[in-house]
Amino acid sequence: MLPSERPQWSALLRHFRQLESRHLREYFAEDPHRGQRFSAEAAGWYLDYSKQRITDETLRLLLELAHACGVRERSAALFRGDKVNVTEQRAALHIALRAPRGDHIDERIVVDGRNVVPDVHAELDHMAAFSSLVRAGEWKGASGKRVRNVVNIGIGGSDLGPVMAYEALRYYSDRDMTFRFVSNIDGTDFVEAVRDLAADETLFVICSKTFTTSETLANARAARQWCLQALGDRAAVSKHFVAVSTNAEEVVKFGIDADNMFGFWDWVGGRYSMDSAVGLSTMIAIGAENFRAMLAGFHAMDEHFRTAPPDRNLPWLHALMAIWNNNFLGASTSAVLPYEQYLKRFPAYLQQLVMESNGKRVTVDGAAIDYHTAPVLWGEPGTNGQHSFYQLLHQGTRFVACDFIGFCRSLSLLGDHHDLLMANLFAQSEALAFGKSSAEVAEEGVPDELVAHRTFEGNQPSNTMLSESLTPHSLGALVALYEHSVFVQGAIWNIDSFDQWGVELGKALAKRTAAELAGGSEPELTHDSSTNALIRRYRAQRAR
Ligand code: G6Q
Repeated sequence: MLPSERPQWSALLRHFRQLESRHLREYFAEDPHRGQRFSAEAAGWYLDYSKQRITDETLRLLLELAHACGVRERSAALFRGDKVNVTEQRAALHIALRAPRGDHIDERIVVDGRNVVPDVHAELDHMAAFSSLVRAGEWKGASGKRVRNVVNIGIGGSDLGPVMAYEALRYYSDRDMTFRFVSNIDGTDFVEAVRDLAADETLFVICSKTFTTSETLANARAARQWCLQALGDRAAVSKHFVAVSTNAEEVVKFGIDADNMFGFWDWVGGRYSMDSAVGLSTMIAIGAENFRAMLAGFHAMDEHFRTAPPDRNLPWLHALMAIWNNNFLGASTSAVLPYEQYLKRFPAYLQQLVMESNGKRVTVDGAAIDYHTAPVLWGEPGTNGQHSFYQLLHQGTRFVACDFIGFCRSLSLLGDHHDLLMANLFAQSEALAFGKSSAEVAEEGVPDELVAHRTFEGNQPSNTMLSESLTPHSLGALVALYEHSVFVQGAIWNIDSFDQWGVELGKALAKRTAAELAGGSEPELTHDSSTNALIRRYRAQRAR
């Protein structure tokens, strides 16, 4: 059944019409405790959702909708290891990747009759042993020198998580080592990543769940060639490659020793894999202990999500605000604004998590839907964004739902920078919510003809998420918060948040087109007239 056919959806629509014209200024004036009342805390994160355009009634109706849509039951199925990815008939058990090493019956997570928790820990131990060798300088390259450069080659879920986590946790990383991430089939990505690296000190981590992804394999072959050129023989090259994959056969075929392969499982989706062996580069950068602290952060949020009542539950509340903004208030995009330079890749990471998971137009049963699913997500760290696109947030015609993310303590002590940074975060959410009326502007003595230009409507909703400091633990908890929020939203929309069929068509077409670009003789082109002309033009100009 579509959620939009449920009486709870209609009730929300009626409710929306009643409070459509109400302003956040009024809500705050009516209730001096609103700021504390609409907040919740867990796993080191404080979520303030009081600057959302909601009342107690809104929250009650949203919870009713979520219950009617079976969010609780679906979440139980997720944790049980049911095949919640229905179109691929797979479990989505990322929560098992951060389950503690417990032997108790209630700590078992069973897939097809097998408790997977010991498998997870065996792989983590394998990663830890290898990472320690590399970090200690004991993993020697072909010339006997220690490996000090790590280049992760992967794309999508095998890149966005690792690069985001490396950037986010750079403060905790080994500063004597260099980390690079190559994803794009654009040769520039590889060429620029290795241009200042010595091959005999470089380790390539070929990260691909399937080990069939064309971009990753092309870059892996380029890396092998680059090593061969510098190091001479094939045996030498083997010390410079490890793989992260579920496909041992292809890894060995590529020429990587099975002992140098780190595995994971088909119940780990690409965009949910940064805490699996896909995080090998992260572990080498920050060490096994910090990596485990990150997993503990994930797990703390998992437990909170699993056990806390929905009206005190961060992922639930975050998701309900997203549904309200998206489906009732009509927000078309969602901005993630971390006031933390180390989180500069976090919006890009979330783009995949949110848009690949929930950018769907049919229900789990294949029925067409008549409501919006995932918003377009974008963002940049503050305060940079303030000097660029915030103008649109404050005075444009679009309605954008914002998430502000900040930390009370900085990792980079520098004068009063951090107070200034956070002052800006608080000021922005305040300005968006309350605006500045034309009366206030006029009172300041602004000439009549400029009053309209200098008026801020306000009433732009936002969440603020605060934590004490950016640590592996707080990062893990933050990512898990978003993972589960995405899950709750998908459950309400009744879609499969774990498949990604939308990437397939382009892949198939690119294969066919690549063959047409490759040949020397003019191919017979049977595309549309636009594509045919583009291909001809490309071939002609390339030949010149
Ligand atoms: C993620 C997607 C996708 C995937 C990449 C890389 O959820 O499935 O982004 O991660 O296509 O796939 P491989 O890891 O198999 O190379």
